[in-house]
Amino acid sequence: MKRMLSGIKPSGQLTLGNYIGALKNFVKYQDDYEMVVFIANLHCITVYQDPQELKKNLKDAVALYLAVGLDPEKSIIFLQSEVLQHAQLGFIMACNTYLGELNRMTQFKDKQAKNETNLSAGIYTYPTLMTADILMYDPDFVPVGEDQKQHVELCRDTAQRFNNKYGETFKIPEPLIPTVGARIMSLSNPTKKMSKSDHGDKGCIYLLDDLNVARKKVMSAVTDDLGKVNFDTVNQPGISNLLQIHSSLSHTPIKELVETFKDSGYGEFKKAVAQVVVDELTIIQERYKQIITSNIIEETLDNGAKKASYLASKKLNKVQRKIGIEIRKR
Ligand code: ATP
Ligand code: LTN
Repeated sequence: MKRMLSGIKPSGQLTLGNYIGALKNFVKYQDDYEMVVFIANLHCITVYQDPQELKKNLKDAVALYLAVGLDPEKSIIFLQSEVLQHAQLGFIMACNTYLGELNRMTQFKDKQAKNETNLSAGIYTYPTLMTADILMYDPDFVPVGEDQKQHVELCRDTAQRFNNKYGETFKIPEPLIPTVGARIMSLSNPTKKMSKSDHGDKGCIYLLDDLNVARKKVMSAVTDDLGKVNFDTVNQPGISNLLQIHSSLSHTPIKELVETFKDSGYGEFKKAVAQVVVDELTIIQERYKQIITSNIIEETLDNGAKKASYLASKKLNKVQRKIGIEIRKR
């Protein structure tokens, strides 16, 4: 069975963008692939996090993984920091990555361009830890949203270079970007990605939003004055975004939705989108409430860390032997 690996970085509450672009697909894949999914809590702290808030977000993220349908019997689910080999392989990968490559990463460049002060060294070396996260488990595919494609490509380059230098060690993974929903945009600014870091923004729907709040956010989504429901990301980014959201959640092709709503006003169309969103959130939130009060989270993380650590220690030993830092047989 082919293996798939992905991580999510809950530096805030998980959003509808995370769900459509990532989580929902993981659930679909777990029947046909061996899924390895983890909470990238080390990646979270590349930007300061309030410790209490971070703890809540991490726990909610695990609960939401389970609530959306990830099954710990089928998938390995774990917390990145509980598998110590990630940080160690991260350092080794940093030693096999050039400064020039990191300088080209748009996620870092964007932060720098915004003149954010006190950018950490961790945010700069972020892609090298991500490279380690991936290569540790030899996945065939890495499903991510559009924004992470560049990091997966860097991971492939690093793996290839490592294999050339030290002999075949890592499988070269393929990024897997969903065709619909890879980039859900902000409802208040549809030219910008819906992002969980935009606290208190009306443009971002959180999976744990009050249902009425979520409905209102959709109803007040920014559109245009063309007055026709059409899929045109350049001239009608707001309407196109709503079409993508509806299509991903209702599993209806965009073409069909355009046909259905071709004579509707924007108000009517938004109402339909809001209903689809609320229906999905209702199911997720009901399951979440049961999970968060049970001990399923503890059990899941214990088992996940055990399984992941077994694979990770085998891989790290192999890497360390290849590069010559191991001098004892273990
Ligand atoms: P931030 O919002 O702080 O920039 P993020 O949501 O991109 O962070 P993660 O939580 O690690 O960071 O993202 C998890 C996965 O969800 C990634 O594969 C990412 O590409 C995907 N994702 C995040 N936002 C969206 C979005 N708006 N549309 C589609 N996929 C998304
Ligand atoms: N950087 C990713 C989260 C992440 C990840 C990974 C995704 C960390 N390690 C390994 C895929 C594979 C993000 O910000 N979404």
